[in-house]
Amino acid sequence: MWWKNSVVYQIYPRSFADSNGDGIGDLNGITAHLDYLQKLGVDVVWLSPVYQSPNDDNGYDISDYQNIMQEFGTMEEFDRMLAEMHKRGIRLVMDLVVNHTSDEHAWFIESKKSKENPYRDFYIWREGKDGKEPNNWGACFGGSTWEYDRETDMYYLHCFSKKQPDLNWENKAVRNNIYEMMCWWCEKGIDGFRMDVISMISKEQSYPNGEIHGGSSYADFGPFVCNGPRVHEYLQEMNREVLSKYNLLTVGETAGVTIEEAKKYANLDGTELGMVFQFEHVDLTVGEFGKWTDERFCLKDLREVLNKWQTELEGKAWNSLYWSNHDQPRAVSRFGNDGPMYRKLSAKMLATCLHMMKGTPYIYQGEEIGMTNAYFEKIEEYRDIESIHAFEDAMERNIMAEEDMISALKVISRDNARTPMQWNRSRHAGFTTGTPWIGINQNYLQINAEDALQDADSIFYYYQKLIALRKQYNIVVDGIFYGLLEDDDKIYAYERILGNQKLVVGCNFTDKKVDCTLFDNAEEGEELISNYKHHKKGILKPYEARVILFS
Ligand code: TEU
Ligand code: CA
Repeated sequence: MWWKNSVVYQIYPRSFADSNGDGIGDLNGITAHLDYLQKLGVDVVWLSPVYQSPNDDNGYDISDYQNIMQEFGTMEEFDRMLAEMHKRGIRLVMDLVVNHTSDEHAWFIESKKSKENPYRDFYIWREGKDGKEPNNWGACFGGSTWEYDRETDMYYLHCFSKKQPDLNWENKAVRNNIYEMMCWWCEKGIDGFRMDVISMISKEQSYPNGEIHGGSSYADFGPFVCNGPRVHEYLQEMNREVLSKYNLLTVGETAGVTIEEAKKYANLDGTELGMVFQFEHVDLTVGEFGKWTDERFCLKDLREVLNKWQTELEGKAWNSLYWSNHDQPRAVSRFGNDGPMYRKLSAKMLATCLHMMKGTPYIYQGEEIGMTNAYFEKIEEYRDIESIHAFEDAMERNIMAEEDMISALKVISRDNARTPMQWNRSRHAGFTTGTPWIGINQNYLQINAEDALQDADSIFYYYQKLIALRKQYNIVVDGIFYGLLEDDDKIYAYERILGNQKLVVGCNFTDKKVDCTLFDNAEEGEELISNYKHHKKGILKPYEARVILFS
């Protein structure tokens, strides 16, 4: 399976490169930067949605699965981009968003016309109860998961925004239409799918009330929606009808996934998906106010989660590996140190820690040059529906002071990862000649791709080397993972074993030098990579990462 030794690069098209000066990234902008990706050495691009959409959730609300969003370009430009990727040995994985559509999709426009409409059961309609919503579930972007429709005096389910009605997967016609659409894209030559909230497509059909916790007005739908009763049946059917007919990378974005569920979703028999994204490491700081906190992770918790996923999927399923994506803050800001002193060192350390693990690594656009959070100070600078709704809700319900919510947004808002790619030191960081749809991070004069390409010691070339190591040494792909120093609250260390070879990885997650004897016999092995040229026996320097191969 080719995707086991691949490295994936995620492009958020709206923020990658604008080729026509409208301030919005587009397909031709991607095509113009494929040489950059080829130089980095990535094997696959995961492209966030580019289908027709009113952009209520920046493309994760699709109104036509088989047409390109007008702002991003045309189908011809898509075909050219795909051909140019394949010419460079880069495969394309599309974002498949089939838990829900846009409310502007033709299916929903029909469905809401009448209870008798042939498309009525493409979505999830329920009668209200005592003049209220059918149950007490809360939507991810605020309010109830049920939206009242006067036309037919019923409510429809939407786990995200009210412009993202959930599809009814119980309906075979829905599933058949989706499989046909997926085959259509595979026939065009794409190489896989990242499946948006695919763990949510099978709901508990009784739609029971959930428990309301803390200060919330609504219940969490998770227990009745994530990993639902028929989800594996549906994915096995999708595998038979589509996935098994093509040589695809498939990765499920499985909100709420557990180890046991992952062994089913990403089983090695290939009857469902190739791998899944788990969320335990990026949800470590979720607390009383959900994700809205500026609290930092602790290394022991991080290691416990990632080591668990490494060891418990061994021989059972395949891991994806990621620090960030378009829903998460920037890696170096969240898990490293984005100050001027240690940004480069800690970004390289984080890359080492992740890329030497077992699984398929994902690089989020800009991570390879150490882009940081934007830390927007004013709510007017935010664009993300999740952030804006959360702010409004927090203010309306007085659950925290405005400055506390702003400091949480600065640390955790999805917009931190959605500020435009920083290409060079020209205006708007070379992203656009127009007015960008969202603010540019003002540190682009210090952090941009052009300068990185001129600097042999840049984070870019460090990622390039890590990616190359995966190709050179089988142990990086196949070695079995064993945790080391599992009580240490400063160093993340582990080893990989393959036959008589041992790879030892040590990463200092702090800005202090720390005692460490892990590499005292380093001269008996071969140093594959480090973010320091010189080392001191018995210690690791601030954010020092080292990888030694013993054969
Ligand atoms: O995200 C699913 C999801 O769980 C998100 O709500 C994520 O957990 C949250 O944003 C983190 O706080 C997928 C897409 O990646 C996201 O961009 C979409 O907004 C969402 O589904 C709806 O399609
Ligand atoms: Ca554009």
